[in-house]
Parts: sequence; structure tokens; C-alpha cells
Amino acid sequence: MTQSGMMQSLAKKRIAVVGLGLSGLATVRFLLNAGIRPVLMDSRSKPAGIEQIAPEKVDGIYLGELDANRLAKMDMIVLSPGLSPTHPAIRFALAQGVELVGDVELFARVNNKPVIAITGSNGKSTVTKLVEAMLNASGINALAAGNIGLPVLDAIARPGVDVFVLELSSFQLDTTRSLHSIASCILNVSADHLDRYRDLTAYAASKQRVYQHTQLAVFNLADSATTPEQAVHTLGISLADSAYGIVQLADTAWLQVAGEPLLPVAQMTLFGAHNQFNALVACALALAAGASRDGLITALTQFVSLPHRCILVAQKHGVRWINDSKATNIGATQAAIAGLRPGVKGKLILIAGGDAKGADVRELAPVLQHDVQQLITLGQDGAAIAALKPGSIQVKTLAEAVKVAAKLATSGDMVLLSPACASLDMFNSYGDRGEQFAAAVKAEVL
Ligand code: UMA
Ligand code: ADP
Repeated sequence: MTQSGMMQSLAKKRIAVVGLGLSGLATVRFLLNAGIRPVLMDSRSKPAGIEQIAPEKVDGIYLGELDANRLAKMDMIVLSPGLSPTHPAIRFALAQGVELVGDVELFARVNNKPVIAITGSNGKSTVTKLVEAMLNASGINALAAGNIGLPVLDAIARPGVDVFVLELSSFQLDTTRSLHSIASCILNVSADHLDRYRDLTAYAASKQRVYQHTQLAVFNLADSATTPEQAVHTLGISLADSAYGIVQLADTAWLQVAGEPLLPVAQMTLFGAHNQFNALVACALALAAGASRDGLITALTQFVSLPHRCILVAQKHGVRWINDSKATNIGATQAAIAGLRPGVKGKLILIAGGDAKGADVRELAPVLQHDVQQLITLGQDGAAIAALKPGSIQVKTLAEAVKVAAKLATSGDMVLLSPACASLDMFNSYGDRGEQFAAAVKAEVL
């Protein structure tokens, strides 16, 4: 169906936008621009951003407990990623034959530009921004959108875009079925969001949806859960592989891309084995969208790390203070410690804890035992994490954690905030947690 045919078919439907966060508000703007008056709902009594909507332009705004009967009268529900499709009111509406989609599904139905799609438990944002930078450095106008923060239905309104680079969460993929991509990948699958999925298998199955309708499925040879169950063309990548991997040339480690050395690893601005893998995947995806090898090199040598991901916030009296607040699951914290530990001469003091989202925190035990000398925990799952290491200290606030760490740290040590948990039990977001950490560190030691 053409784009205008699609919009006409949408215009005939009774549509409810459920969830009025970033993506819900973008969906409302998209529908209003197309002359469609949706019904709006949010389970919260006062969602932030509600004042952006002129009530007379929509067919009603219903806040608080979702009304199953009202939803059942709709033709289509556009559900926000933060709400589960298993919510009883949504299930009731589905049983009455209402169609369920997400903002990415609407995007897919009207988009006619090439798409690169990226998912995984960890590394999504880094790879998404790298691919965007590689394409832009190759003279191709790329725009990163999706879970990274710019809602896809705001992105589609931007003029002059040649390629969309979409970071997709499992929540977004659950309500997406028509997305076509020139290349896609699952970077890795490790325990996350187990408060929403039955088990790891169900979570991994949700990620597999990224490979539907893709021309090239890029996957992680070291993680079998990323192997495409169905896709015509596949490309497996691991650091040890020869086509895309790390090769030694005259005692120097190089990134090997499409069978040829591209760049000495030491010239990359990102560090750690996980980021070498991220770089290789980004190269494969960007090449599929027409990037030049010079463009890959420019991006890899100029890339500025995203905030709250292993960022040095202070260095005082020989102690380095690192903010890795974006480590919201166990896999991310393991990767951060594996990347950082070799460069620490003294003790590694780890601040962890928060909402583990149903994950089994015991998976952290080996890394806590071998690589962490002092553990400080906070948050709702802090006690369970503290129980994994003798001598751990439990605190109530992040400021207290910083104070305790400052007392214990001596020259050569590193204090790392890498919580392995979501922040929402104590903070507005991982960004808020990272900023509060940086502020507390600056107040304490600078
Ligand atoms: N909420 C309610 N009731 C509602 C609607 C939402 O309580 O009726 C709550 C949700 O449970 C959640 C919060 O409100 O705690 C925000 O949910 P939302 O669906 O409104 O989220 P948006 O503001 O639209 O942001 C979403 C993504 N958020 C989620 O998937 C939770 C953003 O990813 C994304 O950047 C944005 O769309 C634009 O596409 C953030 C995220 O945390 C970074 N993603 C998770 C992650 O990376 O782990 C999946
Ligand atoms: P996401 O968008 O999936 O949350 P980010 O790129 O924001 O991923 O990185 C979040 C954290 O995950 C980083 O601070 C890092 O510790 C960890 N990480 C990044 N890439 C990988 C990877 N390929 N494998 C494991 N962990 C990773």
C-alpha cells in the first residue's frame, strides 16, 4: 500500500493511543497531522507532557485505570512500550478483535526510506550512534531514532533523511510486524526485563522479531540466542573471527572489516573488548547501507562516548571515579568491569543496586568475587547483591555510597557506579542517577 493509501486506511479507524510518554505524544502529533482524532489514555493520573495536548483536538483523554470496555470499542490500539500487552484491559480489547500496534509498527507502515535496525540487551545505543556517525561521515544523511530517545514518529517527520538507524527495545519489537530493514542485528541476549517476560527464552524470542523482513541479519557468533531463526542472508561476528574480528599485524591489534584490516584498535576512541565488538557490528551494518571505509574510520576515531556509560567524572588523589549508570542489567556491569579492571592498579570499589527487574543477581557472584575488592550497595535489590560478597556495605542513598567510597579509596583505586539494575526505585531515570552521582562525587572529593 502507498503512504497515502496507508494514511487513508488509518483515517477510517477508531484509534486509541495508550500511554502518553515520549512515544505516545509523538504518535498523537503524527495522527493529528494526518487529520486523525485519536482517543488518548494513560494509566497514570497526571502523565508529564499531557499539557502539550489540546483536548479539543482529540476524541477524549482518559487518565487513571485503563477502561477495558472503552478500549474494546476501538479498531486499533497504539500501545506505548512502557505498558505491557498483557495488561488485562489490553488483553480484553485484543480478545474482542481490536488490532494492537506500537509506534514503530505505524512508522514501518508509512516509511519508504532504508532502515538499519539494532537490538540486544547491551550496546544498542553505542552501535546505533556509531552507525549513524559512520553513514554521516560517508556523506549519507542518517538519523538515529527509537529507543535511543527520538520517537520514530517524530523522526519520520524530519526532512532530508536518507537512512533511519533504529535502536529497538524488545518492548517495541513486541508490537512491530511490518518493519523492513536493509540490515539488522541482535547484539547479545542477557537477563533483562524479566519482570515483564516469562523467562529468558520469551525475551530472546521478542528480540528475534528484528530479523523479520531483513535483507542482512548480523549476529553475535559468541551468543547463540542471537542466531537468526530465519533470514536469507546472515553475517556472524565475533572478535575471534577472520572476516570481521581482531587481527594481529606486526604486534598491533587491528579491527578487521570485510576481510581487510581497517584500523589499529588503539586508534578507536571507545575502549574495552565489548566496544571492539560493537565497532565491528556497526561497520557491517553501515557498509550494508552504503558507508565508505573512510567513513567508518572517521567515526571510530572521533566518536564521543555517550553519557553515563563508563565516563570519568573525577580524578583526585590518584582515585578515578567512573559513572556507568547506564548499566541497568547484569550483562552491562559484567562488560564494564571486564573492560575497566585490567587498567586498575589498586582496588575496584563497585557501587551497585537498584531494581534488578526480576533478574537472578547471583549471576554477578563470580565478577564480584574475582574483580571487585569492595562492594557498596543501595536500592530495593541492594541487600540481595550485598549478600554475594562478604564485607559489603549497604547504604540508603547514593550520596552516602559516595561518602563511604571516598573513605575507603586510596591512590590507584577506582570507584565505579555500575548498578546492574534499573534506577526507577530511587531516581527518575538512569540519567538522573548518573547526574546525582557526579554531583555527589564533585561535592565530596573536588
Ligand atoms: N507508563 C505508565 N502508564 C502508561 C504509560 C506509561 O505507568 O499509561 C509508565 C511506564 O511503565 C514507564 C514510563 O511510564 O515506566 C514511560 O513509559 P512510556 O511507554 O510512556 O515511555 P516513553 O516515554 O514513550 O519512552 C519510550 C521508551 N521507554 C520505554 O520503553 C519504557 C524510551 O526508552 C524511548 O527512548 C522512547 O520511547 C522513544 O522511542 C527508554 C527506556 O527506558 C530509554 N527503554 C527501555 C530500556 O532501554 O531498557 C526499554
Ligand atoms: P543499551 O542501549 O543497549 O543500553 P549502551 O550502548 O547504552 O547499551 O551501553 C550500556 C552499557 O552496556 C555500557 O555502559 C556497557 O557497560 C555495556 N555494554 C555496551 N556494549 C556492550 C556489549 N556489546 N556487550 C555487553 N555489554 C555492553
